[in-house]
Amino acid sequence: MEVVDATENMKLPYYKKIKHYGKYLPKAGITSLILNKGAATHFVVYESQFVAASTFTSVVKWTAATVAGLGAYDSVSGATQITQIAPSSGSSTVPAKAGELLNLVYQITGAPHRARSWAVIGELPEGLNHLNSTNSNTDGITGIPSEPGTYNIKVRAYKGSNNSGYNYTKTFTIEVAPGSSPPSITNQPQSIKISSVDKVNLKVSASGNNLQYQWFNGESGDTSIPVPSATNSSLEVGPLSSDAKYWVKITNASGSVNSNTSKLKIIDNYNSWAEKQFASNPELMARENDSDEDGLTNELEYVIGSSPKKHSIDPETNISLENSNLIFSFKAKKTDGDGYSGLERIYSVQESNDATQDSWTTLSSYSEITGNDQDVTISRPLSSSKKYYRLKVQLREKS
Ligand SMILES: [Ca+2]
Ligand SMILES: [Ca+2]
Repeated sequence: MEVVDATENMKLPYYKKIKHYGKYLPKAGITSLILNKGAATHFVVYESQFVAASTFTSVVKWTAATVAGLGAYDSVSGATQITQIAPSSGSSTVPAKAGELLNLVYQITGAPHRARSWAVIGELPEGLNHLNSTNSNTDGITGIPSEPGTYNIKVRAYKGSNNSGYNYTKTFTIEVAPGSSPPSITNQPQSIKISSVDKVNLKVSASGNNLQYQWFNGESGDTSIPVPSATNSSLEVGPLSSDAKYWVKITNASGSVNSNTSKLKIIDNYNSWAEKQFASNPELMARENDSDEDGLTNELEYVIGSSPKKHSIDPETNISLENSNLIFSFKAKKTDGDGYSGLERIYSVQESNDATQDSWTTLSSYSEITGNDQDVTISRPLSSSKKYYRLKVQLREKS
């Protein structure tokens, strides 16, 4: 993760110079802040990758020629009858299973010797289609049924084309048993970092027939808090006010499966802070703006924790001389309020002999101080040469 790096130069304002060995010592003041622009770009990057649901097994459709080729029953007697050839030869009950291909084939024998057209009367189980053959004594129903249940349908053979003329009807009972494949998750919902103004789509992909989804709040397996109306393979979440967990239960007639827990962690960034700060005047929210004219860009105000809408002064940063020691003090501010979820503010004190050069070194005892609203005081013996001090302030993801 990149880090936003605002650096405060402890420099003497002209009205408070401390004379020491004939030279001016630097004095703290928030009016002179240096921002390391190079690093002050997107410091939170989150990635989410979703894979589309895999395409479902396509239904195999037979051609009339295929069915005719199966014609197993020849005319035996003069009596007209429609008989099941497959899958359960001779029976008026058709066994089927949810999620499995059914090829029901039936044939008319006796008079009329040839059926010109066929019809199916009644509602076919979802997933099944009437083959609707013409000029054939065999016809069929094919497809992958999805709903278990018992379905009574009539098949009718017509002597004439387009369902005309003499006809004969036979009732079949299609019994669709529950499928043997419980749902299986092919892509789990991801754990994602989002800012407090973002929305995100949680997605799950699963194989299996007739899947039903229910999303829940909490850890996987905890069904105590179902999300209302969350019964699709995806769920839009956000904006969140605190970190959250979601999971989904996927069910079909053969069983159910629980997804992993998707952990949503709020990590704010400049934009989520600025959107809230400038909700009523979004034209002012650019990082480099200084609409309150205190010399601090919005981005810098964000990092150091000051208001971008009010002239910011810094009464808490001080420098003084005590018994040949230089005393610095500042307040290490805690991250607080909108735009700082998941972030901590880190301070380091640096010194240099020449502020014009990039030659800052961090004082070892004052490196990476986590802001917790504590006062930090640093005592350094006066040296004979000029020294500069600065405060380096960073926002970063909480460790
Ligand atoms: Ca400002
Ligand atoms: Ca300000």
